[in-house]
Amino acid sequence: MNITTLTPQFFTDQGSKRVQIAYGPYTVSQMAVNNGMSDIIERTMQTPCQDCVITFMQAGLQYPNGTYANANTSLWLHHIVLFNTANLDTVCGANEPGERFFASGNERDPVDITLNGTNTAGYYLGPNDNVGAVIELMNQGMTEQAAVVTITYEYIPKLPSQWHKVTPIWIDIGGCSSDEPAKNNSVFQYSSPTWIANATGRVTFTVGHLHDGGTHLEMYKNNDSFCDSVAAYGQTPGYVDAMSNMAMSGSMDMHISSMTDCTTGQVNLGDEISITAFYNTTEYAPMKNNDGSLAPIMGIALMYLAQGETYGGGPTTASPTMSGGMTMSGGMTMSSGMTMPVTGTASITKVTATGAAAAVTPAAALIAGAVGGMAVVVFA
Ligand SMILES: [Cu+2]
Repeated sequence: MNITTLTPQFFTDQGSKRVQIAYGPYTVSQMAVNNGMSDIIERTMQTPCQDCVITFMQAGLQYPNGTYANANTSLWLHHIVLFNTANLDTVCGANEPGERFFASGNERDPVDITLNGTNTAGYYLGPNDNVGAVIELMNQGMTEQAAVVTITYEYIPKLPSQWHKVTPIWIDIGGCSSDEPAKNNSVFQYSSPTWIANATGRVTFTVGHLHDGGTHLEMYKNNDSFCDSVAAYGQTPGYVDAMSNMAMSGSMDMHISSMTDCTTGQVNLGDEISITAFYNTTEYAPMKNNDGSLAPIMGIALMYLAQGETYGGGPTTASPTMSGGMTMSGGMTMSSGMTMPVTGTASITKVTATGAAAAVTPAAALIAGAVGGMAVVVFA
């Protein structure tokens, strides 16, 4: 049995449910193999529900017997990303296998879209939507280990009237890839390309992701900071290396154990959204590969926009033409001056003159043709 029933926390009047699904077990090869990294691609993940609204998600890592796995047991949930292949990713379009709607690094921060039950918004999963996953697990031990990835979901088994779907917005210092080179013993920062908003909504929740060495992640709208997600290190024993690892590295290493959330903001059409990831590898040691070289770093903000909650709570004013796109001119890894047309997702609605909402269908073939030749999906 890989589904555990839990007690829902919010919106029980709407019939909410809470479950934990266990995925795997996966075999994670020992540290001498590929720097201990094992990559898994799941084309179809078991979902908690269909035609439903997901209000909360949190990843975890454990051994097949249910015991907790973390850095102190030499096993990392390096990352997991869930994507919905029924929708295009709003920021990166067909460069991604689907709409990226959940991500977690080893810090395993909860994604609480309803913010303790104060937002009537969530991620809508359609009746026939398919969810895939990219998973990377890391083993810093000398022997192979088996691990189970868990995701706790809270959901409402329908789309309640008056509720709003959220559009997930993934902003990345790598543009539409995710890895950047680290630097030793220094203070440095990376900024993302600017995303010209082609989706609108009130920000219900934003979760940040950095690698060890990171101190904070700032988000900017039209050059003004509106969110600062701050990293905390070693808050629980799981995030402090065990004695065996200490002996090897010669120091007491601590790892990122949480990032603060941002729960306010508004994105309107044409807004210029970007992030900057701040690192200080003098203060916090960065991760190293087996040969002593530095592992790549990341800076990501995943923001959830409640559709239809714009301009003081009036009806949605999403683009009738969906003409926005991500300008990659500031990108670290993309060729300069490249513009990626993005035509929005199936879940974005537009409002006609009479105020009735109509679904916009993504023109997947068009987009695939327009952005051919770019990297598909890179997470680490
Ligand atoms: Cu990462």
